[in-house]
Amino acid sequence: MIDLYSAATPNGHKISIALEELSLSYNLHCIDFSKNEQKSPAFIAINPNGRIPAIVDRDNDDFCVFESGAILIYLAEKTGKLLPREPKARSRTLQWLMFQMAGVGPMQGQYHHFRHYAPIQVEYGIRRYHAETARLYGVLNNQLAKSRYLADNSLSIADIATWTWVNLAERAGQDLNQFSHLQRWHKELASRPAFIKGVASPPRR
Ligand SMILES: N[C@@H](CCC(=O)N[C@@H](CS)C(=O)NCC(=O)O)C(=O)O
Repeated sequence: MIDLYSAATPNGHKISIALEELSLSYNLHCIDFSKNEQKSPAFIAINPNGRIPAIVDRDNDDFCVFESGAILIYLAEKTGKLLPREPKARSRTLQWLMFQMAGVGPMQGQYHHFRHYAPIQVEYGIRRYHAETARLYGVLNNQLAKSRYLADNSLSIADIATWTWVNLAERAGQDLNQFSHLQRWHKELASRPAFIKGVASPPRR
């Protein structure tokens, strides 16, 4: 059994979707940001960075994993699914996973912050992160013009990591009609039972 510490955010939903895709049983512990539970000593013992998501694998000596990309790799390696073994295919999957972790997530996350949460509207920040998110969506779109999924033609942890962010495209001021291949991919994954269940675990308010 896996304990998942999460909230209704794109980084949190990556892990619930992966657990559903992998048919792994898990207990969901919702972390309440309004109570700053992610900074409690009990949670810091699991994730020293004080952020969700994090997991504890009860079937592996209570092993703790933080950082959504590292959790996805851990779960893929635990099950032998969603991350190819063949070195080149594995590298391609990790390249797109890192592209999400270092690019799409942080840039779109900054846009969300400047546009929706900042106490003052800083035009420069809003424009910069909007443009950078659009540029990264263009890179994804070009890749998806060539292959069904991000890394080759089978679903991987790179698709799961990226989908939860693209799923919030509208909130990021992006129009998926401008990115037809990305839109095709987003729609296909949105209809998978594991994505439907995972993105509602916990549900967005
Ligand atoms: N790079 C980290 C980012 C984690 C992250 O930023 N989590 C946010 C929610 S999506 C969070 O816990 N925010 C609460 C806080 O910063 O206190 C990952 O991918 O796991």
